[in-house]
Amino acid sequence: MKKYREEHDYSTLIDTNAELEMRRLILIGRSECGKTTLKQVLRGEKITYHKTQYVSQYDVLIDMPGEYAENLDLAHTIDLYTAESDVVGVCLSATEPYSLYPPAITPLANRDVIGIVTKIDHWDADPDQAEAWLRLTGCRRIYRVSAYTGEGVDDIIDFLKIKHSKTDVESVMAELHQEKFHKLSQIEPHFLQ
Ligand SMILES: Nc1nc2c(ncn2[C@@H]2O[C@H](COP(=O)(O)OP(=O)(O)O)[C@@H](O)[C@H]2O)c(=O)[nH]1
Ligand SMILES: [Mg+2]
Repeated sequence: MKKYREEHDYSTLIDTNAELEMRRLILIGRSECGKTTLKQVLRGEKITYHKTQYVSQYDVLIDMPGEYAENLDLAHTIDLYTAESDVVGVCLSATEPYSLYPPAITPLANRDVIGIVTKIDHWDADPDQAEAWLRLTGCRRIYRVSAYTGEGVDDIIDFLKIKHSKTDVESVMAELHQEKFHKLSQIEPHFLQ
């Protein structure tokens, strides 16, 4: 499996142009489940241990400290950050003896939700169990990954590259204006100066 990693140069997978087209992934999951390490691999960074102290926003990724998924008073903030992303990655390590997530919660997110089983290379890994728990949570699309070997990482990148149609803010505002005032919106001339 180590060979797999050596054969793939992840730093070239995310090029600057593709970055603009990629959807933004937010990583949610218990502390130590491997979110930050996966973030480092997805961004082609060197793997070093770093305790995530705060919500860290990057170009195509948002990495949250596990405490946000673990404590109810912080969990309320997750929806704010999912609003800033396009895809919600619900992470669960293949080594977990239990799942933090209640059943059938994914419909609460109005973003694409994917389940990510992490650490599949671990000697104690049970990816089938982790996947079953993620499916119970409501994840229909599951990726099994190892940040150490790189297995499965490019599948996530491919999924993030799938283009989706976005409605631009201006046309939504114009529609709302039309509905409310029965005429096209006009920008006041002094705004254009
Ligand atoms: N075996 C294995 N260990 C991993 C993997 N990803 C992360 N780890 C280890 O798990 C620990 C927690 O990782 P980290 O990314 O900081 O977790 P986070 O708290 O979810 O951000 C670290 O010691 C990592 O080296 C993986 O794919 N395989
Ligand atoms: Mg972290």
